Parts: sequence; structure tokens; C-alpha cells
Amino acid sequence: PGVKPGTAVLDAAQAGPADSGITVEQFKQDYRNKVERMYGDGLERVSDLDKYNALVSLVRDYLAEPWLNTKEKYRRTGAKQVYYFSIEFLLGRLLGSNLYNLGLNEVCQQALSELGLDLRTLRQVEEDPGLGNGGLGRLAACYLDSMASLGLPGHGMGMRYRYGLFEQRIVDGYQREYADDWLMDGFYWDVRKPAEAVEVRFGGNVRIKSNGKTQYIHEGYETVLAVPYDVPVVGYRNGMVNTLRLWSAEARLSEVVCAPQGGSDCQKAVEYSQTVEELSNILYPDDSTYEGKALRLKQQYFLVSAGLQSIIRNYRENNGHLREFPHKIAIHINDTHPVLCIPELLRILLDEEQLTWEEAWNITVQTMSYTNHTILPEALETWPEDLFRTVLPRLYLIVRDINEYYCRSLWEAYPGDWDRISRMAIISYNRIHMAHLAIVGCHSVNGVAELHTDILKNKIMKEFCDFSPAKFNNKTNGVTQRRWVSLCNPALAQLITDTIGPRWVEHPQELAQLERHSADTAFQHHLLKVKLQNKVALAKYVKEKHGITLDVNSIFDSQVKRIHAYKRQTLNVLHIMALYNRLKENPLLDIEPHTFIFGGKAAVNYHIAKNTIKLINSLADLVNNDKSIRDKIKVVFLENYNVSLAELIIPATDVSEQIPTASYEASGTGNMKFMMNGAVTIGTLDGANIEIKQAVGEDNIIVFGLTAEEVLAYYRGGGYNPWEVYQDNERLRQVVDQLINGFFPAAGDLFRGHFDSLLHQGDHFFVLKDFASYEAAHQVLDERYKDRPVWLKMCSANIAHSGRFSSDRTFAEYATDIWHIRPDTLPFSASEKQIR
Ligand code: GPQ
Repeated sequence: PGVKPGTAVLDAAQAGPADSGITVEQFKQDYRNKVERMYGDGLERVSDLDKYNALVSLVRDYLAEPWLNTKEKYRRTGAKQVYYFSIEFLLGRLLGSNLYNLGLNEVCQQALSELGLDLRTLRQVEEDPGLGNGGLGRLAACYLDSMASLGLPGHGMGMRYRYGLFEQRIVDGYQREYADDWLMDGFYWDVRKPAEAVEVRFGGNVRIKSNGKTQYIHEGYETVLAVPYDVPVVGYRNGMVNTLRLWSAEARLSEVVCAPQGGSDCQKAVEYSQTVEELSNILYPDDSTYEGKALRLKQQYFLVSAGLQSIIRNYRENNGHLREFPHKIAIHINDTHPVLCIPELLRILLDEEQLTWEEAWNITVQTMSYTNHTILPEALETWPEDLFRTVLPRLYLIVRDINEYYCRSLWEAYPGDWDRISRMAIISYNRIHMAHLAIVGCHSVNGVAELHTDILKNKIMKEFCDFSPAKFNNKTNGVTQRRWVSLCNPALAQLITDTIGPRWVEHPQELAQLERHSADTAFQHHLLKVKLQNKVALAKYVKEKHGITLDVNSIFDSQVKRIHAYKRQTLNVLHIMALYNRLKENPLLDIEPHTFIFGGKAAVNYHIAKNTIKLINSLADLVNNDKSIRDKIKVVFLENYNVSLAELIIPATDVSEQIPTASYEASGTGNMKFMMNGAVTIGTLDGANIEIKQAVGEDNIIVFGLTAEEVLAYYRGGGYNPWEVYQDNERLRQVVDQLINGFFPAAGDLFRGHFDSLLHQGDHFFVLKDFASYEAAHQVLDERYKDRPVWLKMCSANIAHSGRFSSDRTFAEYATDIWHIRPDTLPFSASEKQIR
């Protein structure tokens, strides 16, 4: 604790096409004034936190005008607005990216330096807003950046959790979770909008009133106030600022004292307000096992209801006709968590706007679209009918109506096929299936990589796809090259610009021009220098934070992501153990020195994943302290992996470990970030790895292991026999035994669970089965690395072909195919690049 991952600063020469119109002198003066007005003290006397806050406040001032202009322009042009609903947005620090996108980075850096300050230091003061778990949340953040940068009127709707994902500390090799109190020192990027608060209703009951027309009267409910906080989302040098609206649950104490629940005593009122605020207190730090927790259902409804009410209110204020709604508004549902958007929009259209069922249903389906992000069965949400009815009585009736309407149409298509209808129903066996509701209530359903979409269409959602094939489509994920190259690896960005000019920043597919230079000695020399410089920066952090010295001339081999059985950190560990054993047997073994880097959080109650962390740390202890292997291998587990740490690790990495059991990783996005930064992937043919292979060609990626088809075929046949593999491979047998035979001196029976899952429980994730081919793949990697020109050519090819994995590409596809927004109808043309 105490040491935070650093941040890189862009080179002045990297100034892009447009400038901000603010001079260094102006900036200095504005900044001094800001500090004095905020703190009543001089710049020399305030703390770093104060300096940081003042800087954010100044940047906010600078972006106020473009923000206002953007909103004004949307109103004037009546452009179609996209709302991306997500229960997570893993934003990362915002100061650097906002300065960069505003075109103010160089000016700010220069101004601060003339004032004797360092932008890098101030950027490090910022807490990572921990509003997400992993890939899904980070993807949502990349998409916000791309929507604004593409000039797309697209906004985020999310939750303002009081406590983000836990802070991970490693104590004695174990993960310990601490509250992530990210708001402790305030969050200066958002604006509280109490006047735009809305009420969200829970519980109570529904009375049906029928005088000519049936009316549903919701009574006896409990009201929670949803207060929005707006965060500006700055587009890259295009004058555009979209909005991420984060909702916070509040109780008005003055109301509560008089409310029946509160009685008249203040103690009760305070207790009541605490239960209300619980709603937005925490992000569920659990992306693995899924429990139907009432609080989580309430959170989902809270986000959805508040978000939709505010969209409709705004639409109405601008005189929108509901008939036109789907032409003016697109609502995107990020995985099943916001699926309640469907019944909630229906509720508003039916009960508040008095539309007929047909009208309301057509509007809803045309407005809504849904992305699926996993086929893991435990992540496909279902809710007990009883719980749903109690918490959301009106929505329950609506979902029942949708189900009936839908089952009737199924009956028409498949008369008498009860089995099929019950498999496809939204409500079956007393549970409500959120993915089914999503498929029925949306006009588009997409997967996040080609293989994933194929599996959805042909397996998991096959019957739905047979019934309405036109809905299903693929949108391969992407990541923003602005944060994941320009900002986190400015030296590489500079080298690319020096080599092919600056157009790649906005047109990443032009990176392909690098291919021509990939064998140039001079280019390769520079690339190597950039990588080394990034390794030095990471090594410095590791030394300060963990006291471990890294050899910057070794291969940096990284696996950083959530800890999960299917992601197979264990496979990586077993391979390192085998390598270590070989070194022990033959200390003269000629291998390239390796640094194996791990990072990632395990869900709080996911025991085997938490033990995997202990396993990695136990291995690190053993290996790093064994003088006999002469530092040939090092293992480090970097604590509290988050966006900022990723920005430090990824640019310094040579080898990107993407080794899930094929078919499990819907896409992966870390794989894309590493690739853009010139790392070579060692990976299975899963998720987007397959498309990375297509992009770079098979010489520039190392693949191994079972294919998804083979994995699924084994499952159909009841699995495989790990004992056979274990018996046949001596090196493998040795490392598996070492999990329990005292090899880890202090571990006792700690890793028995790993041992059993590999040998006695059928090795569900094919770790043993893939071991030999993984080991062989590593050998190929080492050989390639030894021939440095060959290796550097591979690195260059990865950078050159990463353009396809820009989220700009992904979002242009979403815009045209799903939301039906043509780029030429966008309110900001590409040439309009001034921020003022
Ligand atoms: N993903 Cl459903 C998450 O990070 N959290 C989730 O709750 C779900 C999916 C990931 C998925 O595992 C990755 O393969 C994807 O690359 C990522 O979503 C973004 O699509």
C-alpha cells in the first residue's frame, strides 16, 4: 500500500491535428487562479491532492462549453441518441485521457512544468474509479470513449457505487479484501444533478381497476430517490462531450420521518435511510458463482427505472412523439443485468403513456438491443418468480404477459411441442430467465467474437436462433487505442507516428503500413528500445512496491485478468513448475531468462481461485529465493490489478498469456491490448484469439491446445480421463504431485483442492490435457525469441494488424447494423475539430 502505479506522459511532439486554442500562459494563469479560488491559498502551499483537484476543476471548466454545445447540437439536430446501460463501467483514471482527448495534454504538461510541477505526479493522485469487475466493465468504458470520438451521440447509464470493487492486498501470499473507498477524497469529474432526480418504486401491490379500460394501480410501495451524477465523456479532438450518467440511491430524511416506515423517531429514520442507500453502496464483486440476491435484483431495477424515466422525461421535454421513439432513441443492454429495461419501458408506455399493448411492444422491441458476454451457465441470470413478484409486482405482471404472448407465438410455430416451448419460455419452473426475456424483447442479439456468436447461434441459443434468425449477429469486441496505446505507451505511439505519420491515431487500420517496416533494422532497434524503457518503468514499480528486482533483459510473460478456473492460471503455474524442475535437474540448461507476471482479483467467495493466488505466491517464494537457478526465472504476483496497473504492465510485456479452455472466453480484450503494444500471444483457439490469429497470420502467434469443437465433443461424451494423461507424461506427473507432496514446504494440504480437481474430478477445464502442447508452444516461443530479428518482426506484425481490434471499428458496426445510425448523419463531422 502507498505505492500506486505510475502514469506515462505524452511527448510534446505527439500533438495531434487540432489544438485546443489555450496557450501555455493562459493555462498557467487559469490554474493559479483556480487553486487560489478553491483553497484560499497559494499554489506553493497546497497539497498534491489539492493541486490535483484544482487541475480537474480547471479541465472541467474547459470542457464545459463543448459539453453544453454538444447537448445543444443534439437538441437542435434531433439526432438519434444511444443509451448504453451497463451495471459496470471500469473507467480508469480520467485526467490523462480527458487532457489527451481535449488536445490539452502538451499545453498542460508545459504549463505545469513551468510552475515547477509534474503532470505525471498529479495524474497519480487520482483513484481508479472501481465501478466494475473486469472485461465487461472495461469494455463499456472503451465504448464510451469510441462513441464520443466517432462523433456518435451515445451515452452511458450506470451505477454510482459508493464502494467499488474491493482493494486486493496480498498478506502472507493470500488475497485479503479491503473496502475500495474510492470516493473518500471526492470525485471531481461528476456533477450532481438533484433537480433531475427520479423516484423508483419497490414492493407493494397492484390493484386492477376496470372501467372500460383496464388500469393497473401500484400501491403501498416503497420509494427510493435516484439522484443522477453526470460524468463528461470527451471525444478525441472533435469538440464532442457525451454524458455518462451514474445513479445514486438516496433517502430524503425529511420525508422519511413522516413516512409510515420511519415512524417519528430519528433513529429509525437514519436506519431507514441506510437501508435505502444500501442500494448503491456496493458493486457485487462476484463474476463467478451467481446467487439470486434480492439486493442485486433491486440494484438492477433501480438503474433501469431511473435511467428510462430520465430518458423519457428528456424526450418529452423536447416534444418527442412516442411513435418516433425508436427512430430517436436506441437502448443497448450490456449483458443481462439491465434486461429489466424491456418490461420497464413497457410499463411506462402502458401505464403512464396509455399506449396499447401492440404499440408499446413494437416500440420496445425496435428500441432495445442486447449483447451477450458469456456462455458460462452460472452467469446466465434467472430470478425466482416469488422474489421477482414481491420486489417488482407490476413488472412481474408485464413479464407474465410477455411470456404468454411469446409462448402463444411459439405454439403457432411449433404446435404441440411442449418441451421446446418450456425450454424457450421466459418463465419456467418458477424462475424468470433474463436472457430469454432479452432475446424476445430486443430486435438484435449479438455475441462478442465470431466463435462466441457461433456457439450462441448453434448451441446455447440455437432454438431461439431457429425461431428468429435475423436477430442474431456478431460484433467482435475492440478496445480504444487512445488509452491502450497513445496514453499508456507514449514512446511506442511516437515511434509509430515517426514511422508512418499520425493518421493511425484516428484511423487505426492504417497501422497496417507498419508491416513494410517490420524488418527494418532501425525500426526494430527503436522498438526494442521502447520495450526496454517500459520494462524499466515496470521494474521500478515492482521494486518499490514489492521489493523484488526484475531482470529487464528477461522475457516479460504476463497473465493479468480475473482469477478463474476457466482462464487457467493453473496451467501457467504448472508449466513454470516444470521449467523450474528442469533447471534444478540441469542448472546449465540453456533457456532465456523469464519473468512470469501475474495479476488479478479472485471473487470474494471463490475459494479455489483464492487458493490459486496463494499457489502463485508460494511458487514465487520458492523460485525467487532459490540461488541455484541463478535468476533464470522469476515469478511475481502484482497486487490489486486494476486499469492503472494494466497501463503499466501491458506496454512492458513480451508474451501475452491468453490460455482459457477453448469455448469459455467469449472474447477477451486484454489479448487485444497486449497485441497493440507489440506482445506476442501464446493462446488457445478461443474468443478473439482466433481473430487475432487471422489478422496476424499463424507465424505471428503461438497457438496450442484443444479447439472449442474438441472441448465440446469431450463434454458430449462425458469428459475425458485425466489419469491417462497423468500416467503418460512424467514431467506433468511430477508437477501435479508437487501440489501435495511437500514441494511447497509450508503449504500442507492447501493445494489438495487443485490436485483433486485435476485428477479426481475429471479436470473439467482440460489443464492436464493441454499441458504438453502448452509446454511445446513455450519452447517454440523461446526459439523465436532467441532470434531477435525474427521476434521483433513478430512484435511489429502484431502492432501492424491490431487496427481491426479498435473499439472505433466495433462501434461503427454497432451504429450501422444495430442502432441504424449512419455515420454521415452524425451531428459532428470528422473535420470539425476545434474544442472552442
Ligand atoms: N465478462 Cl457475462 C465479464 O467480464 N463479466 C461478466 O459478467 C460477463 C462477461 C467478459 C467475458 O468473460 C470476456 O470474454 C469478454 O471479453 C468481456 O466480458 C467483454 O465482452
